[in-house]
Amino acid sequence: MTGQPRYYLTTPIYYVNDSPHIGHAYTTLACDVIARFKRLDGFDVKFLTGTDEHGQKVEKSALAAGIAPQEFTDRVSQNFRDLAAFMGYSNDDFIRTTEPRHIASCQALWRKLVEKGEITLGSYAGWYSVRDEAFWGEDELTQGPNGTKLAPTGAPVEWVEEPSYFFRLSGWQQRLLDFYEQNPDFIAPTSRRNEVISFVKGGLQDLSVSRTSFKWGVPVPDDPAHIMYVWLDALTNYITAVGYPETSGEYARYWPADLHMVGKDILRFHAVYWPAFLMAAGLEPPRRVFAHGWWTNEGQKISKSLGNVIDPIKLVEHYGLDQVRYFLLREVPFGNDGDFSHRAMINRMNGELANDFGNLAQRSLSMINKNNDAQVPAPGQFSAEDTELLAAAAGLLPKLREAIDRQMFHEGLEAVWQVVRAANGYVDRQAPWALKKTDPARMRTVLYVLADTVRQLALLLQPVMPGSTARLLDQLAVPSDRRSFAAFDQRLAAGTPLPKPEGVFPRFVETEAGGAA
Ligand code: ME8
Repeated sequence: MTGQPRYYLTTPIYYVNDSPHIGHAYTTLACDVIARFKRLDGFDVKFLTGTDEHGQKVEKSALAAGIAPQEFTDRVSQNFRDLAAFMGYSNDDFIRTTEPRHIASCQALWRKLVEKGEITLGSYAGWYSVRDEAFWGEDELTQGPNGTKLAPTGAPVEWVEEPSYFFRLSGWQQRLLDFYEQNPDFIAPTSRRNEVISFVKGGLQDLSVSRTSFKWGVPVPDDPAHIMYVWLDALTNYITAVGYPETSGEYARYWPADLHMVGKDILRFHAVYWPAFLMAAGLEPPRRVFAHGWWTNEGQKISKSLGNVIDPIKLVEHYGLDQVRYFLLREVPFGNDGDFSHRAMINRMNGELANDFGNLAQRSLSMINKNNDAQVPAPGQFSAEDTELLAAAAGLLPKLREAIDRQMFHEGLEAVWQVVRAANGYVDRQAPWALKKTDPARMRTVLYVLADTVRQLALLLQPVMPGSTARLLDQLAVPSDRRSFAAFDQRLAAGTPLPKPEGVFPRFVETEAGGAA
């Protein structure tokens, strides 16, 4: 299938110092929806996620847990794999930075950078934050309690003075600016792009890329007293997974990546350091980096110390998987910060899923079941209103393609819901229940239009709500080979027997204790 278009997308690889929470689930969910959409749209997709297992932060957490780093990382990495399975993520690979394939890849990239004269030995004296795994300039720090200093992220910093290899980042300032200018879609959203550009315009200093004060990481080739800076190690995962240092095979097929999805906290690493490393090594930079916003919980920053971390597994057990998937991508314009609240979750679940879409599907299918011998009705001539509704549904596919390519999930879902609402208005106006006696042929046409509209909506919503839409498509007897977007235009065949319909979007009924009934 050489002619098939390809699409390679990645999540950040998550630190294994912590259990997965809603923020991690969110980033991977966004990628999962894109991956599923692209597969349905005929692309050869590679969707990568994984865990970032080296560095001082992970080493410290292992120490605190009283176990060896490798054993600790095995355990916590498994939690991220379990979450991926639980959330129904369709990732094609799960990379761990402690794997031999990755260590080989990091060392090969390092050698390439040395060979090109981009890495040289020096010594570092400056501020480092273990929590951020980042170096900070004196001018970026603020005063903390008891004479301590804090990074702009609020994390404590410590003074570090040690021999270190440096990457010649200062030499890349103009080439990065040129690259951003020539590739206006490289960083999104635009506000973030502007921040990165002004950061780079402010001047770039050479970057310390090795440490000698701890051991948990990838040894620098030919100088094992040095451990590679965890961000150089981590970013390299994106090319390891396509076979680097081998540049034929998967690398040739999938690199450059079409999309690195990240949170806004780690944009600088992906949009400044990473393209500089790659260009310096003579490799192509990725095509796009999207930095999404940050979730808070009922108005508060999510943090372990506040004890308000949202466990995605509990959330799903409470509200349902597809409901949570829908909510996370619908509630907040993608790219903005968002607040999680139970009230908002219930409103979306009951208002848009149960009432709007669930009712539309349920009442259309029940009327067919009752009034048309449980078979897809045979339509007559379409009226202007019929054609208008069917055309509105058909027009969603190009709209969603465009929204997905810009990572504007909320816009795509809003467009779908406009058609859902139009279809509900259509049912009310056409009143097929009243046509049963007066004009049964017209009733059959109306029910057909409704059934085929629901089919189109369900097909398009598969990436966001795979389980519920599969059940809906089963109830419409859409065969599995007609569920890709290539079959989007193939209308339901009149006379097809349909199974008994069952609601797929339950209402959330609150008990007095606040739980689900
Ligand atoms: O930064 N809201 O890993 P990490 C939204 N290992 N997204 C959130 C979030 C929140 N409250 N909290 C976390 C690292 N995230 C590095 C990455 S990549 C080569 C190395 C998500 O475990 C968001 O995607 O700290 C953020 O960028 C990521 O988790 C940080 O995960």
